[in-house]
Amino acid sequence: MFSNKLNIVIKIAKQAGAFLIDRLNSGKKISIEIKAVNDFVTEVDKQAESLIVSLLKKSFPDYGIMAEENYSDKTIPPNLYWVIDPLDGTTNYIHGFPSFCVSIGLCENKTPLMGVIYDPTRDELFCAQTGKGAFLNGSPITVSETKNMQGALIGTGFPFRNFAIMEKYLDCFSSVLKRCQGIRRPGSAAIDLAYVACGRLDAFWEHGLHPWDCAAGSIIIKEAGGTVTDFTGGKDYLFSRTFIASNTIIHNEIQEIVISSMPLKYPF
Ligand code: 2AM
Ligand code: CA
Repeated sequence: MFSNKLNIVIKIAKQAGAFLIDRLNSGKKISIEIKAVNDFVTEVDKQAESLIVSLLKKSFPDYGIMAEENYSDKTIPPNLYWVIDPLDGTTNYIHGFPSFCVSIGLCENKTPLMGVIYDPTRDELFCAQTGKGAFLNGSPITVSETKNMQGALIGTGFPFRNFAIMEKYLDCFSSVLKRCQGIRRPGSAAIDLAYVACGRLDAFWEHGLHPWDCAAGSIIIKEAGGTVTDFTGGKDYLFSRTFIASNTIIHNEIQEIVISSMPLKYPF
Protein backbone atom coordinates (compact mmCIF):
# COMPACT_ATOMS: atom_id res chain seq x y z
CA MET A 1 0.00 0.00 0.00
CA PHE A 2 2.79 2.46 0.90
CA SER A 3 5.88 3.29 -1.16
CA ASN A 4 9.09 1.41 -0.40
CA LYS A 5 10.59 4.57 1.02
CA LEU A 6 7.71 5.11 3.43
CA ASN A 7 7.79 1.46 4.49
CA ILE A 8 11.48 1.74 5.33
CA VAL A 9 10.91 4.88 7.42
CA ILE A 10 7.99 3.24 9.25
CA LYS A 11 10.21 0.29 10.12
CA ILE A 12 12.96 2.61 11.40
CA ALA A 13 10.51 4.68 13.50
CA LYS A 14 9.09 1.50 15.06
CA GLN A 15 12.57 0.19 15.80
CA ALA A 16 13.49 3.46 17.52
CA GLY A 17 10.17 3.48 19.42
CA ALA A 18 10.79 -0.06 20.67
CA PHE A 19 14.22 1.06 21.85
CA LEU A 20 12.65 3.95 23.83
CA ILE A 21 10.21 1.60 25.56
CA ASP A 22 12.81 -1.12 26.28
CA ARG A 23 15.14 1.44 27.79
CA LEU A 24 12.35 2.92 29.93
CA ASN A 25 11.25 -0.51 31.13
CA SER A 26 14.79 -1.74 31.79
CA GLY A 27 14.80 -0.03 35.17
CA LYS A 28 18.34 1.22 34.47
CA LYS A 29 19.02 4.82 35.48
CA ILE A 30 18.83 7.24 32.54
CA SER A 31 21.48 9.95 32.55
CA ILE A 32 20.14 13.41 31.84
CA GLU A 33 21.95 16.51 30.60
CA ILE A 34 20.52 20.00 30.87
CA LYS A 35 20.75 21.79 27.49
CA ALA A 36 19.20 24.98 28.92
CA VAL A 37 16.72 25.79 31.71
CA ASN A 38 13.93 23.19 31.45
CA ASP A 39 15.45 21.77 28.26
CA PHE A 40 16.76 18.28 28.77
CA VAL A 41 18.49 15.67 26.68
CA THR A 42 18.97 12.12 27.88
CA GLU A 43 21.42 9.49 26.72
CA VAL A 44 18.32 7.79 25.28
CA ASP A 45 17.57 10.75 22.93
CA LYS A 46 21.15 10.55 21.65
CA GLN A 47 21.19 6.77 21.24
CA ALA A 48 17.79 6.75 19.47
CA GLU A 49 18.98 9.54 17.17
CA SER A 50 22.19 7.66 16.28
CA LEU A 51 20.14 4.55 15.53
CA ILE A 52 17.70 6.45 13.27
CA VAL A 53 20.44 8.42 11.48
CA SER A 54 22.57 5.34 10.80
CA LEU A 55 19.59 3.35 9.44
CA LEU A 56 18.41 6.25 7.25
CA LYS A 57 21.93 6.84 5.92
CA LYS A 58 22.26 3.16 5.03
CA SER A 59 19.02 3.22 2.99
CA PHE A 60 19.27 6.78 1.62
CA PRO A 61 22.95 7.75 1.40
CA ASP A 62 22.27 10.86 -0.73
CA TYR A 63 19.77 12.55 1.58
CA GLY A 64 20.66 15.24 4.09
CA ILE A 65 19.97 15.04 7.81
CA MET A 66 18.58 17.63 10.24
CA ALA A 67 18.32 15.98 13.65
CA GLU A 68 17.43 17.57 16.99
CA GLU A 69 20.51 16.58 18.97
CA ASN A 70 23.05 17.27 16.19
CA TYR A 71 21.82 20.32 14.38
CA SER A 72 24.74 22.69 14.62
CA ASP A 73 25.15 24.46 11.28
CA LYS A 74 21.56 25.85 11.18
CA THR A 75 21.35 25.71 7.39
CA ILE A 76 18.74 23.98 5.28
CA PRO A 77 20.36 21.10 3.34
CA PRO A 78 20.32 21.70 -0.43
CA ASN A 79 18.65 18.41 -1.43
CA LEU A 80 16.01 16.23 0.12
CA TYR A 81 16.66 15.86 3.86
CA TRP A 82 15.32 13.94 6.84
CA VAL A 83 14.11 15.99 9.80
CA ILE A 84 14.37 13.84 12.91
CA ASP A 85 13.12 14.11 16.46
CA PRO A 86 14.26 10.83 18.04
CA LEU A 87 12.26 11.51 21.20
CA ASP A 88 9.66 14.25 21.13
CA GLY A 89 8.46 14.78 24.68
CA THR A 90 11.73 14.18 26.53
CA THR A 91 10.42 15.76 29.75
CA ASN A 92 7.47 13.34 29.69
CA TYR A 93 9.82 10.43 29.00
CA ILE A 94 12.00 11.31 31.99
CA HIS A 95 8.89 11.24 34.21
CA GLY A 96 7.40 8.13 32.61
CA PHE A 97 4.39 10.23 31.48
CA PRO A 98 3.05 8.43 28.40
CA SER A 99 3.09 11.14 25.75
CA PHE A 100 6.28 10.88 23.71
CA CYS A 101 7.11 9.69 20.23
CA VAL A 102 9.54 9.33 17.37
CA SER A 103 9.03 11.85 14.54
CA ILE A 104 10.69 11.58 11.11
CA GLY A 105 9.87 13.93 8.22
CA LEU A 106 11.30 14.16 4.72
CA CYS A 107 11.58 17.74 3.41
CA GLU A 108 12.65 19.61 0.34
CA ASN A 109 13.64 23.18 1.10
CA LYS A 110 10.86 24.32 3.49
CA THR A 111 8.24 21.79 2.39
CA PRO A 112 7.58 18.47 4.10
CA LEU A 113 6.89 15.64 1.64
CA MET A 114 6.60 12.62 3.91
CA GLY A 115 6.07 12.12 7.62
CA VAL A 116 6.03 9.32 10.17
CA ILE A 117 5.12 9.73 13.85
CA TYR A 118 5.26 6.67 16.10
CA ASP A 119 3.82 6.67 19.62
CA PRO A 120 5.29 3.50 21.17
CA THR A 121 3.19 3.78 24.34
CA ARG A 122 -0.03 3.18 22.36
CA ASP A 123 1.53 1.46 19.34
CA GLU A 124 0.09 4.17 17.08
CA LEU A 125 1.82 4.87 13.78
CA PHE A 126 0.73 7.97 11.87
CA CYS A 127 2.09 8.54 8.37
CA ALA A 128 1.56 10.44 5.14
CA GLN A 129 3.16 11.21 1.86
CA THR A 130 2.29 14.07 -0.54
CA GLY A 131 -0.82 13.28 -2.55
CA LYS A 132 -1.35 9.84 -0.97
CA GLY A 133 -3.48 10.61 2.09
CA ALA A 134 -2.80 10.17 5.81
CA PHE A 135 -3.00 6.98 7.86
CA LEU A 136 -3.14 5.68 11.43
CA ASN A 137 -1.97 2.07 11.72
CA GLY A 138 -2.75 1.58 8.03
CA SER A 139 -6.29 3.04 8.06
CA PRO A 140 -7.04 6.39 6.39
CA ILE A 141 -7.57 9.36 8.73
CA THR A 142 -9.12 12.79 8.25
CA VAL A 143 -9.31 15.93 10.33
CA SER A 144 -12.48 16.69 12.30
CA GLU A 145 -15.59 18.34 10.89
CA THR A 146 -15.96 20.71 13.83
CA LYS A 147 -17.52 23.88 12.48
CA ASN A 148 -16.38 26.52 14.95
CA MET A 149 -14.25 27.22 18.02
CA GLN A 150 -17.25 26.73 20.28
CA GLY A 151 -17.23 23.01 19.48
CA ALA A 152 -13.46 22.62 19.40
CA LEU A 153 -10.85 20.83 21.55
CA ILE A 154 -7.56 22.67 21.10
CA GLY A 155 -3.93 21.66 21.71
CA THR A 156 -1.07 23.99 22.63
CA GLY A 157 2.41 24.11 24.16
CA PHE A 158 3.24 26.35 27.12
CA PRO A 159 6.32 28.57 27.28
CA PHE A 160 8.87 26.49 29.21
CA ARG A 161 12.12 28.41 28.79
CA ASN A 162 11.65 31.94 27.49
CA PHE A 163 9.28 33.47 30.03
CA ALA A 164 9.45 36.99 28.51
CA ILE A 165 6.38 36.14 26.44
CA MET A 166 4.44 34.66 29.39
CA GLU A 167 1.93 37.52 29.86
CA LYS A 168 1.06 37.61 26.17
CA TYR A 169 0.86 33.82 26.03
CA LEU A 170 -1.48 33.74 29.03
CA ASP A 171 -3.70 36.41 27.41
CA CYS A 172 -3.80 34.28 24.29
CA PHE A 173 -4.49 31.12 26.34
CA SER A 174 -7.32 32.88 28.15
CA SER A 175 -8.90 34.14 24.89
CA VAL A 176 -8.77 30.66 23.33
CA LEU A 177 -10.07 28.98 26.50
CA LYS A 178 -13.08 31.32 26.64
CA ARG A 179 -14.00 30.48 23.06
CA CYS A 180 -13.56 26.66 22.87
CA GLN A 181 -14.58 23.45 24.66
CA GLY A 182 -11.17 22.86 26.20
CA ILE A 183 -7.41 23.07 25.86
CA ARG A 184 -4.97 20.15 26.21
CA ARG A 185 -1.21 20.23 26.69
CA PRO A 186 0.18 16.69 26.91
CA GLY A 187 3.75 17.88 26.09
CA SER A 188 4.75 16.28 22.78
CA ALA A 189 4.05 18.65 19.90
CA ALA A 190 4.42 15.87 17.31
CA ILE A 191 1.72 13.75 18.98
CA ASP A 192 -0.55 16.81 19.24
CA LEU A 193 -0.18 17.32 15.48
CA ALA A 194 -0.95 13.66 14.80
CA TYR A 195 -4.11 14.15 16.88
CA VAL A 196 -5.18 17.14 14.77
CA ALA A 197 -4.71 14.92 11.70
CA CYS A 198 -7.01 12.19 13.03
CA GLY A 199 -9.63 14.54 14.51
CA ARG A 200 -8.91 14.01 18.23
CA LEU A 201 -7.97 17.70 18.38
CA ASP A 202 -9.56 20.36 16.15
CA ALA A 203 -6.62 22.77 16.16
CA PHE A 204 -3.23 23.45 17.75
CA TRP A 205 -0.97 26.47 18.22
CA GLU A 206 2.49 26.95 19.68
CA HIS A 207 5.42 29.33 19.35
CA GLY A 208 9.07 28.33 19.53
CA LEU A 209 8.75 24.97 17.80
CA HIS A 210 11.66 23.65 15.75
CA PRO A 211 11.40 21.89 12.37
CA TRP A 212 11.91 18.46 13.97
CA ASP A 213 8.87 19.01 16.23
CA CYS A 214 6.53 19.77 13.34
CA ALA A 215 7.84 18.54 9.94
CA ALA A 216 6.26 15.08 10.00
CA GLY A 217 3.07 16.31 11.69
CA SER A 218 2.56 19.08 9.12
CA ILE A 219 2.43 16.78 6.10
CA ILE A 220 0.25 14.29 7.99
CA ILE A 221 -2.24 17.08 8.82
CA LYS A 222 -2.24 18.44 5.27
CA GLU A 223 -2.83 14.99 3.80
CA ALA A 224 -5.67 14.48 6.29
CA GLY A 225 -7.38 17.64 4.97
CA GLY A 226 -6.10 20.11 7.54
CA THR A 227 -4.29 23.43 7.25
CA VAL A 228 -0.91 24.42 8.64
CA THR A 229 0.44 27.99 8.69
CA ASP A 230 2.72 30.32 10.59
CA PHE A 231 1.11 33.03 12.72
CA THR A 232 0.83 35.36 9.69
CA GLY A 233 -1.17 32.73 7.80
CA GLY A 234 1.89 32.10 5.57
CA LYS A 235 3.82 28.97 4.66
CA ASP A 236 6.92 29.43 6.83
CA TYR A 237 5.55 27.15 9.54
CA LEU A 238 8.65 24.92 9.81
CA PHE A 239 11.24 27.64 10.40
CA SER A 240 9.43 30.78 11.64
CA ARG A 241 8.96 29.33 15.17
CA THR A 242 5.26 30.26 14.98
CA PHE A 243 2.79 27.47 14.23
CA ILE A 244 -0.96 27.00 13.83
CA ALA A 245 -2.65 23.81 12.61
CA SER A 246 -6.33 23.09 12.25
CA ASN A 247 -9.07 21.12 10.56
CA THR A 248 -9.12 23.97 7.96
CA ILE A 249 -12.71 25.02 8.86
CA ILE A 250 -11.71 26.85 12.06
CA HIS A 251 -8.28 28.03 10.88
CA ASN A 252 -9.14 31.71 10.41
CA GLU A 253 -10.98 31.77 13.71
CA ILE A 254 -8.10 30.39 15.80
CA GLN A 255 -5.49 32.39 13.90
CA GLU A 256 -7.37 35.62 14.62
CA ILE A 257 -7.57 34.82 18.35
CA VAL A 258 -3.90 33.80 18.59
CA ILE A 259 -2.55 36.88 16.83
CA SER A 260 -4.77 39.23 18.80
CA SER A 261 -2.38 38.65 21.77
CA MET A 262 0.79 37.07 20.34
CA PRO A 263 3.35 38.91 18.18
CA LEU A 264 3.46 37.76 14.53
CA LYS A 265 7.22 37.27 14.32
CA TYR A 266 9.69 35.30 16.46
CA PRO A 267 11.86 36.12 18.45
CA PHE A 268 9.24 37.97 20.44
P1 2AM B 1 11.29 17.79 22.92
O1 2AM B 1 10.88 16.92 24.02
O2 2AM B 1 11.65 17.02 21.70
O3 2AM B 1 12.34 18.80 23.30
C1 2AM B 1 6.24 21.29 22.88
O4 2AM B 1 6.12 22.10 23.97
C2 2AM B 1 7.64 20.89 22.50
O5 2AM B 1 8.65 21.57 23.22
C3 2AM B 1 7.76 19.44 22.83
O6 2AM B 1 7.44 18.75 21.67
C4 2AM B 1 9.16 19.26 23.37
O7 2AM B 1 10.02 18.63 22.45
C5 2AM B 1 9.70 20.65 23.59
N1 2AM B 1 10.12 20.83 24.97
C6 2AM B 1 11.41 21.00 25.36
N2 2AM B 1 11.48 21.16 26.69
C7 2AM B 1 10.22 21.13 27.17
C8 2AM B 1 9.64 21.23 28.50
N3 2AM B 1 10.39 21.44 29.60
N4 2AM B 1 8.32 21.12 28.61
C9 2AM B 1 7.58 20.90 27.52
N5 2AM B 1 8.04 20.80 26.27
C10 2AM B 1 9.36 20.90 26.08
CA1 CA C 1 13.20 15.87 21.00
